[in-house]
Amino acid sequence: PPIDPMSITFQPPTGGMTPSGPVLSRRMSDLEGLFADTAAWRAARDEADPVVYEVASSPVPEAPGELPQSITTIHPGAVGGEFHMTKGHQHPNPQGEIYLGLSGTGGLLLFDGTTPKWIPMAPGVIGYIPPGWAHRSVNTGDEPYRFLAVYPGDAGHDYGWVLEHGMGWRVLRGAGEPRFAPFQAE
Ligand code: PAN
Ligand code: ZN
Repeated sequence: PPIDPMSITFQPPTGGMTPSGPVLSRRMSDLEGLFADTAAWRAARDEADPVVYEVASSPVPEAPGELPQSITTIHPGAVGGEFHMTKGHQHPNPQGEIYLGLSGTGGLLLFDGTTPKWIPMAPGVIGYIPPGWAHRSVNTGDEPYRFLAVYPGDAGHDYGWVLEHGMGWRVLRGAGEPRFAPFQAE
């Protein structure tokens, strides 16, 4: 059933939404197979299993024609020098998506299966993801990186594609600027 017009209030201290839909927590243990340094990932998982990122979803349903939103907060850190990041996914029903940087610094890594692209993200930056581009977010700073996402309700989320193809690059801690290394299947 269609839902009524509504306003949603962003909660800057927590990255939450009021009213809210589901809130997801991704811990280190949920991110198996993502980081190149498997030993460093296992050590982080076994030691404290920290929350790497959280996703608060709006109450707007994932249904055709709707535009659900989410706010993602990626906590700062790295695993074997590789910055904290989201799993990354493709939209199986290819459609565009809009990101807006809210706080902290990071980037949007995009991959169409051939060419990786990097969009630096900061508060006020709108990142556009065209249809057909897999996307992953990376925190390249030392404070939480937070952004709003708006996506078509029937886009779907395919996580297997990224596990199979990678994202073209790995984003590593460099001297000041992030460093990009070609993705190699482990
Ligand atoms: C975002 C992402 C969110 C978490 O809302 O879903 O940042 O990343 P993963 O879904 O890759 O774990 C989005 O792109 N939605 O389509
Ligand atoms: Zn998406």
